[in-house]
Amino acid sequence: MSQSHRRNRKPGFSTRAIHHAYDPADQLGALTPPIYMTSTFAFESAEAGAEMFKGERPGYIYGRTKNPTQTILEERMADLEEGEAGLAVGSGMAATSSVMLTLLGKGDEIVIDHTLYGNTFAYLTQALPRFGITVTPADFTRPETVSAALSAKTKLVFFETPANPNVRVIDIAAISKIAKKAGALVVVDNTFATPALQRPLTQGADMVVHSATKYLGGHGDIIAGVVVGPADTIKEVRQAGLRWITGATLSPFNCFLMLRGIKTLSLRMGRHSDSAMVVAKMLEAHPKVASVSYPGLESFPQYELAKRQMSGFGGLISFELNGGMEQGMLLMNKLDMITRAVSLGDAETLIQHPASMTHAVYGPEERAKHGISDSLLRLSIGLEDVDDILSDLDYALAAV
Ligand code: 4LM
Repeated sequence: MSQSHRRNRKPGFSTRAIHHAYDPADQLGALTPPIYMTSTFAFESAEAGAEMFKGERPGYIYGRTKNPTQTILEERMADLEEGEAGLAVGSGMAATSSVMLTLLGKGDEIVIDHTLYGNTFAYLTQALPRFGITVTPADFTRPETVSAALSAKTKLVFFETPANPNVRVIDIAAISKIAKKAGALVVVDNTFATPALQRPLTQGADMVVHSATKYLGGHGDIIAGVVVGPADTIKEVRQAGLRWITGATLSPFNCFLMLRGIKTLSLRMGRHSDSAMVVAKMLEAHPKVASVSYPGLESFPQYELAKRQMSGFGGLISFELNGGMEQGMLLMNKLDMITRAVSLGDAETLIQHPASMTHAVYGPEERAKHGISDSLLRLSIGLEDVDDILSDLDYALAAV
């Protein structure tokens, strides 16, 4: 769809999520983008192939680095995040690791927030140091601790907001300002908010990574990742990170499923956010609930920041019961429709116990230090009728 569509007005987010970077006229009128299920591409001539390898001629060479279905997805995601270029990869972990292993080397430093998805934390604190990279955790809710952690060798600053699992919110603009002064690039994991609710690149961040397994796919049927950032950096991540470091390509079929998911992203994020607000308020008022964290609650410590930084509060809630972990596990077992599963962002409401599941790779002391209590439960509010979510929780709470 052209940008000049109707009086030069830039189309809105939902319109771009449906149309950007695809014109049916280019594909025999096919309304939805075709799945180019091919691993390699024929060269018009030997010389043409050689020129493509040298980067002197555009075109497709081999599916590990580029495929036409993937290109539509990458251009669409870059547009929605308001970045220059995008890269689709095989998982959220592949997005983070492809970026880090491209941009960091022996002797470099990276400063990370305390609270991250468990395997991201393990990757950063256990894998990167093996390659001579220094990883320094800091409490990003207090930007002055980030300033103190930065050094002349800091190349990257990395955080999630809202963070997994306790939905802490980090001030993207404040951290970006501090990092920029020190010459470090800011990479934000935007999985929980998605570009429908928050666009970190417009607030000073340099790159965004996603587990597209979650809201972007939106239907719990793919494992996928996305990176968005400056065109030259994305080119580097594609040509080194994806091509010969991780090789973590996303299949054309999964690119198609993500394109399908993104068409309804804005609609779904609105519903997830509306329902989560209702559920968070119900939990907050419940006598058996000790604490609730949801960025949309006025009691949330960073409520004002969340309101300023996000256009909606998302579908993730974390909470603790009065009886601690034991009662929390019991509650999980008493639920009927709400499904006991890790992952998030699906149509189904999911519940999990971070200390024994998504964040089990943190040691107990690390969890305590990083604000992930053993009694914390994490709910990913789905798209069911909110009354059914409430009634399932109500029943299970009565039984604990
Ligand atoms: C989960 N999360 O929390 P892949 N970034 C964030 C995440 O939440 C995740 C990843 C990256 C969960 C998975 C089981 C903020 C994952 C990693 O799973 O590699 O697509 O994304 O329940």
